[in-house]
Amino acid sequence: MAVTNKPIVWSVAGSDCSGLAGQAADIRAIEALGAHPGSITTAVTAQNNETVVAVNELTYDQIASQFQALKESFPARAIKVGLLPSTQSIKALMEYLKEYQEALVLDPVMVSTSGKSLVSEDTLVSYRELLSKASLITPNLPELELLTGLTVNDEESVKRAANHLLQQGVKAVLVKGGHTEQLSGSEDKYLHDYFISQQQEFWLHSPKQKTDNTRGTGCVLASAISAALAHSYSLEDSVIIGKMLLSQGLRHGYALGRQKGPLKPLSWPDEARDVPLITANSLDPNGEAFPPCSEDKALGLYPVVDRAEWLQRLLPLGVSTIQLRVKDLEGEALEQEIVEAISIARQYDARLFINDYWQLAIKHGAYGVHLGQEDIVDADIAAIRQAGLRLGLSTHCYYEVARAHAIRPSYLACGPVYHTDSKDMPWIPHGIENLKKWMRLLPHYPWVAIGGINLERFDEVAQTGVSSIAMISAITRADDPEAVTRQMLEQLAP
Ligand code: 3NM
Repeated sequence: MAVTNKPIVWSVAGSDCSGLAGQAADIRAIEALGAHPGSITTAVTAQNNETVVAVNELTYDQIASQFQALKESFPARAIKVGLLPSTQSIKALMEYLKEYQEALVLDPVMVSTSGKSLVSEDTLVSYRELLSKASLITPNLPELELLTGLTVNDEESVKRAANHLLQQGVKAVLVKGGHTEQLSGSEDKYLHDYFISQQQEFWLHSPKQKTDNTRGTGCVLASAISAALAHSYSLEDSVIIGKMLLSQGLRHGYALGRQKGPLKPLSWPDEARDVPLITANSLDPNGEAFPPCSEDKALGLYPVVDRAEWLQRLLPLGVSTIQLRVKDLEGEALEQEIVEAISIARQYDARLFINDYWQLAIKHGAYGVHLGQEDIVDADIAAIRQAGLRLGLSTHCYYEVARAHAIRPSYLACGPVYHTDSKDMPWIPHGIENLKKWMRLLPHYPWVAIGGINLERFDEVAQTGVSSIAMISAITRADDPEAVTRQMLEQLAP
């Protein structure tokens, strides 16, 4: 007997006899992400492609008994909530939520495609009580207007209305700007969504796809986010994974005869074209790519050091990529260290990346700059690009990869591959398989593996075919740094 540890996701929503949207779509999305779908039906809808013939609401008891049936044997790691057609359905859900501590994603199915409100004023009032229980709510623009009473038609008004929902207790809001022209102008190449939580806000941009087979998009997105949450991804990562599955599903959507059909999510999304780009505003991301690191010579061994004198020790051995990462100097002394490192790197024709201090790197003409995610906001990315420097960016998760991808850097670093004592980080080590996963997802970047890599682990990392292997302590805290460096260079030699 096959035993699985699939996390369980419940879809609390309406059935759809046409098999296009509602629970039919939810189930497809949840299964595509390797979770098991439970379905708690709130209404039996009679609909086809043209019209909703009837919304047959289920009673409180009919809904509550479904919660009861699943509660003990199939507890949910995440619940996706779609159509709640009545105060009775909301009451049944609220009753269950009293003891529920896991993720809750609300997809407020409230406005029909024609713009008509599908819910009564009473239902809307009780729906607002659900907000404080939600991990995330995913309104489109008409739903955002209905929920907040505010008019939404541009970047600022979207932000204002989403903030209004945050103040009502919801932990995060994802505003779907996709299906209207209000946010994504007809000239735009991308559709724009807006995410905000107490911690952060950002815009997501997905390439527009020409397709009529879009039935079930909202259901697929919210269900996919729920499934990713059930797999223990962070909320931001789950939103990225959800957008990726949606993009994949749209590509594989199909028509039914002459009728518009549903999108079709298939499996865990792993293609570069499905990765949304993340930026700080709602404009199409259009920055030019950073120059590549010279293609004839892979980045290779990449020591990360804190003083220029290390360059004098390591570059003569054949190291051709190195990073100066100074954390304990400032002012004149810092600038001096950077100037010296650049001068030594030039003598050996080595590629020197300056960590963090991008202004000094530009001023003194370093080969490149390396930035952590926390530095991306403050750095003037356009100035680094304009100065012709290369750029490397650290990434640790889907959200950070999507954010870095929008900048189109010269390389991406993936870490920590193993546990590291050299930097305080909240991240669980990726391991080799995840390193390979990131390399497969965005194969056109050179990837740099970093974190806990030493001589023993070196070969295992090199076997992945990664462009570059970076380390601090394995070299700088070795008894014989030169000997370790020589061995690593030898292991990388073709
Ligand atoms: N960045 P060591 S891990 C500087 O994951 C740095 O982004 C990391 O040091 C990341 O080779 C790391 O001694 C420390 O483990 C690498």
